[in-house]
Amino acid sequence: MAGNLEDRLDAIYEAVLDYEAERVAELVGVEIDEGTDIQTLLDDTLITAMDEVGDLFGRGVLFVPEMLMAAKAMQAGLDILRPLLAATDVEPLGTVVIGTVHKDMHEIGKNLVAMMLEGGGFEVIDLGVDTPPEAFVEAAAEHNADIVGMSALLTTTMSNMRKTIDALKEADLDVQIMVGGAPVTRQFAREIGADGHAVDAPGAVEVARRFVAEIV
Ligand code: B1M
Repeated sequence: MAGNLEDRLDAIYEAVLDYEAERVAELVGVEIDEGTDIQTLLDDTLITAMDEVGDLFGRGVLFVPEMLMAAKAMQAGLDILRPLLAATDVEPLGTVVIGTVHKDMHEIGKNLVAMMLEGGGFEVIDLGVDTPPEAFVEAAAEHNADIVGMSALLTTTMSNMRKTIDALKEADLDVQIMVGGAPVTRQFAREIGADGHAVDAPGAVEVARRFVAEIV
């Protein structure tokens, strides 16, 4: 085995930042064979790399395509870790049920938010696109979600966020609600009774982390 653990973990971190999905998967696989602690692998490589990506995006150094490539590289590592995580007592920061609202088929931004949340340490239940209010309610109850996240890209489907929030409140579920998507403003989020709003995927991770910090 070449190099000490710190150097090897650095190599995984760098591979995410270089968008090298196959290399991330290969290096994570090697660490699993070596018996490296799963939590260390997650915290010191994939999560920190995605935090760095979020920071670079926020500073205008990276843009959406690069963020997507990094998220895919991170996912390649996470896909290998996920079954092992499930078999250990590593607790996610919280559970997020996420989807694009009813009658809206736009999924790229929602997928990015879902991937960043997963990379940020959350368990993510992705309901896909065109998600009716009752599907959000059912999934939030079934998975005992801490957070429900909704995405909308059309001005015509933003009203379905309000309907979903009404349905979640009607069901009396103890969840924090986050909304986002290009046409969604902070003011609209407030008007419809959402607990939080983010303009981009790194912002969504920040809001989600704030939510769970408040819950604890
Ligand atoms: Co559509 N589309 N589209 N489209 N489309 C837009 C949104 C539009 C602005 C284009 C335009 O006219 N200039 C326009 C909406 C106008 C409006 O309502 N004001 C539009 C329209 C009109 C339509 C159709 C009605 C077109 C038609 O058929 N006549 C139709 C509707 C279909 C439907 O949904 N029912 C339609 C269809 C489609 C495609 C299927 C072809 C395709 C989607 C493919 C797919 O997702 N698989 C598509 C696309 C690709 C776009 C554009 C070009 C790109 C959207 C995108 O993926 N952006 C878009 C124009 C544009 O934005 N330039 C457009 C990249 C993505 C990373 O950004 O989704 O904003 P975004 O996500 C960001 C943030 O918003 C935020 O974080 C993400 C990452 O930083 N965010 C969240 C998103 N969700 C969040 C949730 C959060 C927090 C943050 O918390 C939970």
